[in-house]
Amino acid sequence: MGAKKFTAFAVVSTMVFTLATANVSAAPSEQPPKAKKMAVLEKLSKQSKGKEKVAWNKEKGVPTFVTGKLSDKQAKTPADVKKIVEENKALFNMDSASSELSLISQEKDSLGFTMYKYQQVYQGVPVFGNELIVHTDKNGTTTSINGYYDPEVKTAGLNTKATLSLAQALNKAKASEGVANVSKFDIQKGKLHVYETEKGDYRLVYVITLSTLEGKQPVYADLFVDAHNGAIVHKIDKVNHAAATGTGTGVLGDTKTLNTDSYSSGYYLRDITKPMYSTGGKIETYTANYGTALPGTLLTDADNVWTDRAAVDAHYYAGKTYDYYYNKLGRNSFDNRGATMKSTVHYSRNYNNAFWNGTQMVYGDGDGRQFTSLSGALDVVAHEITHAVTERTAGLVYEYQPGALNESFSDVLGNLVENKNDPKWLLGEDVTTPGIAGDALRSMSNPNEYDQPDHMNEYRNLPNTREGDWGGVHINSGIPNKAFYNFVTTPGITKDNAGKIWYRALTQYLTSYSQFIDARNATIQAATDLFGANSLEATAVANAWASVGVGSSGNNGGSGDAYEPNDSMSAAKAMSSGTTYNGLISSATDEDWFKFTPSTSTYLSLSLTNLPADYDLYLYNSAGTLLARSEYAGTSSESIAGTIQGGATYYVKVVGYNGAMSTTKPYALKATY
Ligand code: TI1
Ligand code: ZN
Repeated sequence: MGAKKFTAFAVVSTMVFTLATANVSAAPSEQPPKAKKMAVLEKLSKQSKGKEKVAWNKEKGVPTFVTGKLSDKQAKTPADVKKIVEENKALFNMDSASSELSLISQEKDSLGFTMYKYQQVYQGVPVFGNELIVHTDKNGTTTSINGYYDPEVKTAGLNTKATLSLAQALNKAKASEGVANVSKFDIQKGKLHVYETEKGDYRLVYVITLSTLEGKQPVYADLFVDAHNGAIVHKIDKVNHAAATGTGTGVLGDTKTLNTDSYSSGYYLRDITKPMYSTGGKIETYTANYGTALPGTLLTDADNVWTDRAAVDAHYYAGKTYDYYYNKLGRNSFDNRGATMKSTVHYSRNYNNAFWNGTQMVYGDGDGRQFTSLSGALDVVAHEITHAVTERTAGLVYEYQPGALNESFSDVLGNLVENKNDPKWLLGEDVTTPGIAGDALRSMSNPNEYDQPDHMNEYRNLPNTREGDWGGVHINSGIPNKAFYNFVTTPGITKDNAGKIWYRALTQYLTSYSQFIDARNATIQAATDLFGANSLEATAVANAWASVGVGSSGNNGGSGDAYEPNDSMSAAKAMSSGTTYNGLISSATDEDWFKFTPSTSTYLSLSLTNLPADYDLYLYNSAGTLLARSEYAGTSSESIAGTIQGGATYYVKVVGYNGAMSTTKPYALKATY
């Protein structure tokens, strides 16, 4: 209904009203009563001996409450009552009580009063929200009339013959609620009404009531379907929500308390207790029922004792993650604006993963060998939700170093939210290989244990394909993971402070193509902002990165090249066969030198790949004589191959062509012999 303005129940005596109308221009918001209306008011006042009270609906110029002696006559039947309304109809700008009012109910109360409730109708069609109640006392004297009557309906010229059938309107309503294909409804009904969508805009509508639990979300609502054009002009959600507390069993068989939402016939797996609920934000948990359609069906339960273990944990742990971000980091949900957090469990069959799909979290149940239901681990849940945070902040691209940082931030926050006393800083230990105790998917203290590098000198150059894990995002994440582990285990550093620094770096400093060296610089700056430039934190961060080969130790701004200084033949860094060396040509004049000594005469193949710019590659002997060069244009890879002598030392030089350089993207150099 249009925003109606009502007078507060300020009671205006007709005496005052009469005075006011004698001076009409002083009260512009009140319509001047017509002569007939005035006559009714004066009669009312006389009959009531001045004790009458009238409250007005200013917008429509009619009373909402009239108390007083409305008639000399007694009323004992609805027909009598209608006559009394007819006698007073001018007060309501009503044309005909008999054709505009239709009796809904009649009831006598313990005081002997009888109330007659009338529906306003226009050409026989009820006018939504407009009912008048006439009250008579035990003697049949009319004591008051109250409610809403809209005198303007009849001026709108509305066609009250519906274009759509009720069946067509039901289909429109079902489609708008996403339950077009549902067959079982607890309620599906509709009735024609006249409805004022906004001031003066009257529509003929079917008010359709739908109630079903068979859709993706339970539906219980009134939909107002325009009976001429099928538009949904209004919706009233009738599901009554109330926060409730249930209990559930988690993936590992533990019992926990759950925040749920009670409604008329059961409970939803929906948490409406978080601070974000003040702006509508909720935590909701759905099931895909072993299919892949998302979000699937919102979970419901009749007795608030929940047995879907994957769902219990997805829901409970999403709440824990919200709490960590809100209480420790001051972030209100993943978008920091209180967005609803949705999770879907039982995604597909035997699905050994969990992910954030851009709008929600999704959890497989695992195949029972590699994983059990992935929502059973708080670090997995916080890992996925952190992807949503990263997406809304740094926006780290999911490939190569930015992708490995993206994964690493998810692992770091995963473990911080989990907050276990776990000296190994394991990931996924609660759901990995249910048959094997003590293992995990990754380890931040010792990434090597799960085939991840823990230093730049082990950085893996993998292709940007699914098989290549998008350039090793779950592989090279071992390096920043280890840097965080080094930092958080430095004496004097607390988990909370480490979390604040990493979070500040992620949200304030990193950008979409940030490299490891940028994460180093960002975390040093974040530590400096929070704790000061010479703080233990700032120094410990720099050292933590230096020890994994990202930048130099000490809080002095590192180059990000673990092999520097190696700018001359005499400063060449030793390399060994088969190892990849990731270095930076960090200025127009930087040159990087490496050396190696094969024990026997053999065949050499030397490659320089991952070029951010036009770099060239040279091979020298120990006398400084150039043996071979590779000077392809652009960023094509460089390579040199040939036979080399045992016992001789060879020198490799990498330079940027014509000043080419990059302070962020490392090249990959490898000698195999
Ligand atoms: S974000 C998600 C990538 C999934 C891609 C497939 C669509 C991811 O990183 N998932 C985590 C799940 C996880 C997290 C498991 C912490 C255990 C601990 C992950 O690491 N997945 C591994 C199996 C992977 O994708 O290689
Ligand atoms: Zn991930």
